[in-house]
Amino acid sequence: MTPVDPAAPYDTQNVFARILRGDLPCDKVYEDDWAFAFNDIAPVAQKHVLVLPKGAYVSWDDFSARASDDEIAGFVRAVGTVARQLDLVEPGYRMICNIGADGGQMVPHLHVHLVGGRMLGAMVA
Ligand code: IU
Repeated sequence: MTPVDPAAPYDTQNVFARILRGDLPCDKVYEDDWAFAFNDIAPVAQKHVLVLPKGAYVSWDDFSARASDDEIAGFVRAVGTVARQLDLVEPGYRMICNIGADGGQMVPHLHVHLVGGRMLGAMVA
């Protein structure tokens, strides 16, 4: 898999688009009108969930530039709801959004990682 080119048009065949359409299976943990969340296939901690907006956005940059206020509000609220659903709030957790090639984004549909369930190390660049 090659890193995401944030300038490329949205690829409707990307793996997360196929998961959102139900064409590929996933371990779903949450869904509402704006967002969809599932357990990461290669978790880096006891809890590692990906939260995606339902709309077709390549990256955070794409989303923040093109999404409607309702989509943005719905997605941000959903991320918080998923964190609460996973009981991450009181012990604390990390929210990560990789953007583009230098940011290490591999799948070209915006997703936020929620990682927790253990004491996380210091952020490293
Ligand atoms: P990134 O932010 O694009 O680098 O992260 C992609 C994540 O998607 C990574 O943690 C993968 O383990 C995860 N993932 C997945 O959960 N299911 C898949 O089918 C694929 C990747 I491909």
